[in-house]
Amino acid sequence: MMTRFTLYGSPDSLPTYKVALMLRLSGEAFSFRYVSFQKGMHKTPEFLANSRWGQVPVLIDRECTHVQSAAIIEHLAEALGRFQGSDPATRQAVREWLYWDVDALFPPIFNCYGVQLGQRKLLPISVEPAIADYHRRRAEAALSVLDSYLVHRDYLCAAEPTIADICCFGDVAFAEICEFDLRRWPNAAEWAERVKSLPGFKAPFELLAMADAEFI
Ligand SMILES: N[C@@H](CCC(=O)N[C@@H](CS)C(=O)NCC(=O)O)C(=O)O
Repeated sequence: MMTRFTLYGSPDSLPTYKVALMLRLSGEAFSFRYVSFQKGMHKTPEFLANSRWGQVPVLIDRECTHVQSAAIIEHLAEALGRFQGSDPATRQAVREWLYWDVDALFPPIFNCYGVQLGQRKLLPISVEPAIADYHRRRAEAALSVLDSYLVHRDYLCAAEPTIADICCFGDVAFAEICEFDLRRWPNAAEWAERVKSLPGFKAPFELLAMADAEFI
């Protein structure tokens, strides 16, 4: 089936999951193309022609190429009219949360997941315990920020979910995979359950199964 959207990425990539979740929650079908880091596919001239920083995710929307998960998701929100926030003040708050996510929540959880992939021998890295511990403490601090903000709030920026929730949730889902027990952050845990109950929701490896991946 021809679809408007083609997503290049990896099931192990947090930002790839965020884009896939946005498409899924918006009810949009998409083709998924697996980019294998182990095979160096992200360094090939063909891939670099679409991805100026050699990173996933990349989204092709008809003829246009988009990179950087937050920018891709903002594009989708506008193009599809979904999860944008209903007024300028909400949209500004959404933008602030997107930058906070990229700045404070994503990096330590991404690093914790890298540590885990190294331990599982899926990445050729071995991280010093003190450094691994540093990433975990930074992730805990960011989860605490999220938790405090969500006291008395159902979603981050409005009464209904926005792309800020989708982006931050994408990282929190991987924090759970890294064995952070969300019960330590009960407001964030309840919020995560709310996101998980949205129509169309799928967890990371249900949404982008390796088995379904096709190569470029
Ligand atoms: N800020 C970027 C981060 C993308 C990113 O870190 N992608 C990783 C995989 S999760 C990647 O492609 N790494 C390969 C590389 O940088 O060489 C986004 O949100 O899209």
